[in-house]
Amino acid sequence: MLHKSRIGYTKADAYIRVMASRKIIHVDMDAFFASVEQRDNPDLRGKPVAVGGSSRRGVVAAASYEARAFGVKSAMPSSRAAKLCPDLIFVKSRFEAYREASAIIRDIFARYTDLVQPLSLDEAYLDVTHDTLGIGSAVKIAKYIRADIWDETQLTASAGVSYNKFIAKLASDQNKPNGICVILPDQGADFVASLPVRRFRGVGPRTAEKMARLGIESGADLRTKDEAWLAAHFGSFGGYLHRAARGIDDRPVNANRRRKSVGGERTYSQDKREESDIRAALDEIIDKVWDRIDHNKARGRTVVLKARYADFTTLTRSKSLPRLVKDKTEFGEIGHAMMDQLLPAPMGFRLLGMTLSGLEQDGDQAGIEPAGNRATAQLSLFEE
Ligand code: DCP
Ligand code: MG
Repeated sequence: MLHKSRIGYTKADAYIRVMASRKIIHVDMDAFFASVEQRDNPDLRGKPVAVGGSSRRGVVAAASYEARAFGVKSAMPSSRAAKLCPDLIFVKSRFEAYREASAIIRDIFARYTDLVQPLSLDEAYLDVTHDTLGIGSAVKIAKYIRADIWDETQLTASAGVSYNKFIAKLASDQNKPNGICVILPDQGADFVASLPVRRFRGVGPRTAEKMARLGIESGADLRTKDEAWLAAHFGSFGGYLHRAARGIDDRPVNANRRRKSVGGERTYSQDKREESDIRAALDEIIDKVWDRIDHNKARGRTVVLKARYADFTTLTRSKSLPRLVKDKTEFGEIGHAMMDQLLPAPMGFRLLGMTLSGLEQDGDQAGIEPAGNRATAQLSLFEE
């Protein structure tokens, strides 16, 4: 146990008294697409399975835990996955089945609270501070939800139970698959201190590298830095890092958010293979989408890159900043950085797209979303 007085956490202490009375659950399905495939085809159970790339030239969208033991993971070229795991079984994705399972888990969440914020097909935050069913504790509610999910979908989910979204999400990952992790208010700061910084939302490989150069590997290292130092090195990201290192996150669970996103995509008559062509194509999309964003006065903190390969395997990459995306330059840089993760591509791209979303992902923070933000449907900017 750390001596708080030595580090001087008066603000954090006050926070624990005032804000830490909330009860937040983060639920995330285990190896979601791959688990649905294993459920629906008993031959796949207990075996290494990759969903997505049906051909040897494809790309992995989701990997079963048996496959992950060999190092197989999302966005990896199927050829590399097959080398890592010679017995890997490739299956095509079936979005209808994933959507159906997703609808069932959302129904289950709604039984326990009205305050549900879905983040994607397979995960959501729930605010169960008000125990409307009189169940007795948030931990019990999380257990019931995991049991309901198993009974009604024959799929497993992991859950994190804590006093804010930041920690609940970290916690749901802690005992995956099929696990639960409870972090109480007085454990939050120590839990965060024990984690590598790359587990923090918004800290991607590049930021993690920069932190490593500055001697920051863990949450504990981060906690030794004051706000001014963090602002000097990480700009406006610094404030978030300062709070995160102390386990502080006041964002509410936003139920019934309208989708607010602006984006565009383009299908190419000839697949884009060369990196220079891919980069130029992405720049064109960035220009057009940003024009649209400007026109709509849209703001957001989540940038999504969509890429469809020649074999129709479609991947999305998304990055959420702890604040709004500033300008086109930043929007473009994030898009290209996400593209870095997909290159070299095992085959050409037939479609590329970019989206800026405001509240759609784990996005909003009270007070920083401009009033003029208008909900806009995903627009197709290009037609061929
Ligand atoms: N997915 C995707 N493209 C990505 C990442 C994920 O299409 N770049 C899909 C496949 C996953 C599903 O979304 O099955 C859920 O994503 P998660 O990140 O929650 O990953 P999993 O559920 O597969 O595994 P985990 O047990 O780590 O949550
Ligand atoms: Mg998942």
